[in-house]
Amino acid sequence: MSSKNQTLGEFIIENQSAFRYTSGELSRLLNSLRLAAKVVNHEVNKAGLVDILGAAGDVNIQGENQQKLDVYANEVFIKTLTKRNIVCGIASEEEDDFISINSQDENHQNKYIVLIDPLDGSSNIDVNVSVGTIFSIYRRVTPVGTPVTIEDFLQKGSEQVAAGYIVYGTSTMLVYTTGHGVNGFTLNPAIGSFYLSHPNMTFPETGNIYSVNEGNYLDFPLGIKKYIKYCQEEEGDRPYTSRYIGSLVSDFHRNMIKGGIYMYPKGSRNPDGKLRLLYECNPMAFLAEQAGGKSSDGYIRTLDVVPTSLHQRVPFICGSKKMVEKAEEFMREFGE
Ligand code: AHM
Ligand code: MG
Repeated sequence: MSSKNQTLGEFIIENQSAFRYTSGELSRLLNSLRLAAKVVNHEVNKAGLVDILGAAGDVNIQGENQQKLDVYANEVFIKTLTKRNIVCGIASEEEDDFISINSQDENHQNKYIVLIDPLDGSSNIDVNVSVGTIFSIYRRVTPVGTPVTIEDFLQKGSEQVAAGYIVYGTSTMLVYTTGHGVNGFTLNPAIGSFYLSHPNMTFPETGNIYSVNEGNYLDFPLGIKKYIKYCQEEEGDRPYTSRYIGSLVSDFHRNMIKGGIYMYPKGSRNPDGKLRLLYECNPMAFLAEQAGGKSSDGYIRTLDVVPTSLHQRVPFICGSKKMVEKAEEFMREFGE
């Protein structure tokens, strides 16, 4: 029975039997992410003190090197997952290539790989605006006990076993799905535990918020330009209101709670869109669908896109079902 007193750790164990594969391995993996999230949260919350504690590149009072937060977050997540021997491979926005773990060890039986954007929206850190971590989990497709290959990482989003994000906002939340709905947990910083604060999160079927970087308007496909004009028209429940933080996790989180649509279309500056399919769009698309929302590139369901490279970019339209359907209608009618 889920209740608001339930911690994330308890929830993971209690819901273990609902996972597609029930060996406890996924529970351990989720618990490692939970731990790393707390470590990164601690550091993110100190970000404003960087001038006092020492800027990036300096050595702090304990003799430790100060690092940029995105580099730091990358290290924390990778070290946590590697040292606890919990996955067989990791790919990160911060790493050119994937990392194979214990690839020489035949006894290494780990089945899962993780794709991660350790600190998304990092341009917001210096100005005290929310940032996030995004993660995506798959079962490997190559045999257990052998080194992972690129094939393990280039799986369609529909194959995800779990996905989630951590939003370092006014409070810190971890939101995730294992394919049985979406649940959100808020960190109580005094105790250091995440508590179930948002059970069964769902996107309102429609909403009145559109989130897009309108500075790129002239560069957008005609379908998106027309859809933005539709959002601004005075008719029925419109005009909609525009909200754009520039931090995917925060924009998504707000839209899921209030009802809205997030768009990062392609343009001449970003011919394939800006956001990365494997560790930004797919996990968000999985969460969106699990929460009753929708996600596509304007034509194709995000989770059906066949990945061709680790850092591939795709156009991304994601949010309340009816709003995404309307934007797709405009793309079909007016296209590029
Ligand atoms: P990043 O991975 O370099 O942080 O970029 C991803 C971020 C998203 O969080 C955000 O929605 C988008 O980039 C904002 O881009 P822009 O500043 O072009 O609007
Ligand atoms: Mg990113």
